[in-house]
Amino acid sequence: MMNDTKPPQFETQFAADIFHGLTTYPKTLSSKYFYDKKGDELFQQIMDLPEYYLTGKEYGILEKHREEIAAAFTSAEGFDLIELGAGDGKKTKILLRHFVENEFNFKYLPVDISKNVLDQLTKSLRTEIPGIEVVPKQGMYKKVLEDLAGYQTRKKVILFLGSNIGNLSQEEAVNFLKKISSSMSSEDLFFMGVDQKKDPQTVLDAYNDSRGVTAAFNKNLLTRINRELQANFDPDAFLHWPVYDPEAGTAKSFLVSTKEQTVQINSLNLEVTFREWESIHTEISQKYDDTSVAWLAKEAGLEISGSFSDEQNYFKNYLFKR
Ligand code: AVJ
Repeated sequence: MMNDTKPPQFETQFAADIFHGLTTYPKTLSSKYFYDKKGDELFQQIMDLPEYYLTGKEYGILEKHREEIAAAFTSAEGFDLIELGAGDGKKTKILLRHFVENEFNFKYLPVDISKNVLDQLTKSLRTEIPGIEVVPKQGMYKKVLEDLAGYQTRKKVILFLGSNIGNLSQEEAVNFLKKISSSMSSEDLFFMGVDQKKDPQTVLDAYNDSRGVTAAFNKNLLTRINRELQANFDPDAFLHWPVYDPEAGTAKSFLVSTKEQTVQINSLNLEVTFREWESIHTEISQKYDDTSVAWLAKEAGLEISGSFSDEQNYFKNYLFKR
């Protein structure tokens, strides 16, 4: 039988996701698409902003507690250190340097979606930390985790830093942690950095910096759609609008249309109309506390076996076992 309501066929997952996000109500786009070349650069700048405390706090925690962390990671037969979303590795290098200096028997397996980022990281490690054994893996976390489930030569330590878990909804976070858990054996560890609930103004400022870098980061998604899907968004016709709900611990970012407007997305054969002040939800950055992290862990079949935080409890790194 012929089907004349056949859904449009999309070239890429990106195209399909953008189509669906802009044809549902309320409109939504996924923050995972922030990270094109320009987005990577803007995120690097965000990490150096005075308002964006997350990176500095986690850096301080790893530096201060590196001995204790190292003691938890190591084992008689050594260990494999797998980092999901390794990025520039600036924070991880604190640990890696410590491991090499103390002649630990370990291998570093950075995983990232970006080949470019991985090449740069591998190159910088070979010069900055000579002697380190690096095995880069390009791909999506999900796929790599599935592959890793079968990869077991000795103790595995999985790193997930930077509060990247915050971009996931509660349900997605549980599913993600379940995946992690099912790729772990009883001697393996999972080490995750999690931004904590705090003064709502401090959280809001982190996503609303005075120099407008975060606004540019959010709006860059529209520029990416313009380039990759032949669209004509005017980024200046949208406001960057972050909010923080202290009850849920959820920072959300929106792009808000400042006027009634129509946008053509040629590659999708789509015309999108915006009412004046209509929003596009682009990101969540969930904040947690010990209770909500314990709940997540329990749902995923993990157990918290330790944690490290800064003096203000702005940020916390948790160690989990199965
Ligand atoms: C990389 C997901 C941890 O949510 O804090 C920074 C991304 N977005 N500023 C975060 C981000 C806006 C960041 N994570």
